[in-house]
Amino acid sequence: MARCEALFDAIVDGKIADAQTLVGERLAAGEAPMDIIAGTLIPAMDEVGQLFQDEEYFVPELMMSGRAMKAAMAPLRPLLAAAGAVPAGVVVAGTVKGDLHDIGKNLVISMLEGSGFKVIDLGTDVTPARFVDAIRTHQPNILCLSALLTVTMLAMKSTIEAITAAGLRDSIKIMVGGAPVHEKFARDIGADGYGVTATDAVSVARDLVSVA
Ligand code: B12
Repeated sequence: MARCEALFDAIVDGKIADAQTLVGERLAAGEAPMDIIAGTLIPAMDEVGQLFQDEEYFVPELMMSGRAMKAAMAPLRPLLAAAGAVPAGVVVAGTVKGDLHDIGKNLVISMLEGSGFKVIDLGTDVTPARFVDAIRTHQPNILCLSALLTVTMLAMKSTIEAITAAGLRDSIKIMVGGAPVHEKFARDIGADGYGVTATDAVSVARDLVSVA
């Protein structure tokens, strides 16, 4: 699983068109979608995260890299779905009500998809009622809630309450995450799983559906 340097750089530099073209070239050269994701795309986003942490990158760079990652994932998604005849599990994901941050959620989704989960992305500012509707419609194994604001963390609690009130709580596992979320909070609101990073999201999701 060799890293494609040009694709790596396209993601890190936020070059959307290049990212999509280079993914097409890797596919045409016979590279497996999962190898492209694990070998190049995820390491590139790790690098972006590091640059951000080191204050070499700021919000605009972060957003451009996030968009390049999204563009790179677009041709891979249908192939992943077709390759994994039986997905590891179905996940409904969204950023909770009042919160518009989606870079981290999108990374979590890319990682889950790269690991064989089918993910339905409800986007940002998702109300508890929309989560409830999506559970009824898609019957996921896992609900993945993201929040980046201290105030919107509380919407995780009201989302879980709405799911319980709708009689759906026993039918799914719920995992929560995002910068202000911590383990005690996750436990207190009755979530089944919690993770710090997008990589954690995969191991937590696998544990929740008991995939070895
Ligand atoms: C980018 C950004 C924005 C962008 C968002 C763009 C977008 N499309 O997402 C914009 C400019 C729109 C924005 C707006 C605002 N923002 Co803002 N934003 C940020 C910033 C700089 C980076 C967030 C980010 O993308 N990080 C990178 C990603 C990769 O990390 P991440 O999101 O944490 O996700 C990782 C993990 O948390 C985890 N994860 C995430 N979700 C989940 C879910 C599960 C289940 C699991 C397991 C893991 C997991 O995995 C990810 C990858 O490892 C942070 C500061 C910071 N240093 O974090 C402030 C920050 C989050 N924002 C903040 C604020 C206050 C705001 C505004 C209110 C500002 C304003 N006054 O208007 C608005 C709110 C808008 C709204 N209603 O949501 C504050 C929040 C303070 C707080 N604790 O409440 C922060 C911390 C800045 C600060 N220091 O004050 N913001």
